Amino acid sequence: MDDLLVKINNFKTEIKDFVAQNSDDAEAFRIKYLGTKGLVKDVMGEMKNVAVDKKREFGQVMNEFKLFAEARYEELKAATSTATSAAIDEADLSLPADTLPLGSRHPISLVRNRIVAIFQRLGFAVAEGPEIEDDWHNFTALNLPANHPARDMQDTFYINQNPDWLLRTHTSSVQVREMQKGKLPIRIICPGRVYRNETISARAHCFFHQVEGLYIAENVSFADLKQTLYFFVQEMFGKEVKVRFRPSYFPFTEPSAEMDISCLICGGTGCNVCKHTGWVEILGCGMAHPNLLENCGIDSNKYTGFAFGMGVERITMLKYQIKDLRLFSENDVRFLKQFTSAV
Ligand code: 2NM
Repeated sequence: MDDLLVKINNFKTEIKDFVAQNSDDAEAFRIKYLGTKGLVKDVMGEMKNVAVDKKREFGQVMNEFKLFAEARYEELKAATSTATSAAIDEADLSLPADTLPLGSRHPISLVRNRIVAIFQRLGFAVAEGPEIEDDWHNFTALNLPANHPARDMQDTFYINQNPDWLLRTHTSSVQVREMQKGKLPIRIICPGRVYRNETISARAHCFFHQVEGLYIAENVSFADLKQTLYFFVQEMFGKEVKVRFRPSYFPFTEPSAEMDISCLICGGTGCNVCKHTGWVEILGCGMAHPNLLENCGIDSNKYTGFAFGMGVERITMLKYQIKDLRLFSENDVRFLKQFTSAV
């Protein structure tokens, strides 16, 4: 019993001298003395060892000890919460807040903006149009024959409610709309999303992004086309890049060509990216087909023009050595945050 009284007195001294700098210290005090496994409970547990005739007296000592600890806790709590509000009072509220993460531009947007800016410097204006098109603007006007595979359900998304409507398969339909306006000359680029019914893989998706261009005026020649596109690739990939044109076929251009650039990875000596040819294809182009001009109400005897089209994903993959097309639409932040600056 005397031992116990000494013990309690020692605790009371300890409690009286307990220093709390902040609310965490006050909480530590509560746990140490008043918690479920705290010292007050511990001392209470000694009651069973106290002689019966002393229990009453000892109960009072215990109770007083408990109240003492509780009062001290309230004191410490009050003191430390005042300390916290004092700290708030001292804070400089004119300081700027913590910066919020802003995210970054999507690589497709970065490269599209870069392509657009290059052509704008050459006097091309941006034109936009609907993603849901009618058959005429997307196919017929563009000289695509009725049996052309692109018109097949397998390749194009048609709208159930109206089979004349579809998701545009290229942004050429925007150029058709511009030609129909009848204001010449025309010098436009058409960036935008297009849709094709493909099985999704590393190399194909059901949508992608294009930039198509069109220049129609009097006396526009294939030499203009070559020089314009050569300027573009030099601005986009650097002055050292070489180009070549290979004959090709598109229904809306005649003659048609595909343009290759010397491989950026190996410089033309041959590697996996260029499949050991030294060249990589970057766009299709050609002289506007007379049928296309006439379909859109333009006199093909007076006017000529060139057109071209490129896939933004393809250019982006080349520029950044991205191997899988699906990365562009998965929205994995670990991928996206790598593209923080302008290209
Ligand atoms: C290409 C290749 C060749 C093209 C044609 C037109 C339009 F609308 F004037 F007829 N715009 N873009 C074109 C020509 C697109 O993409 C590979």
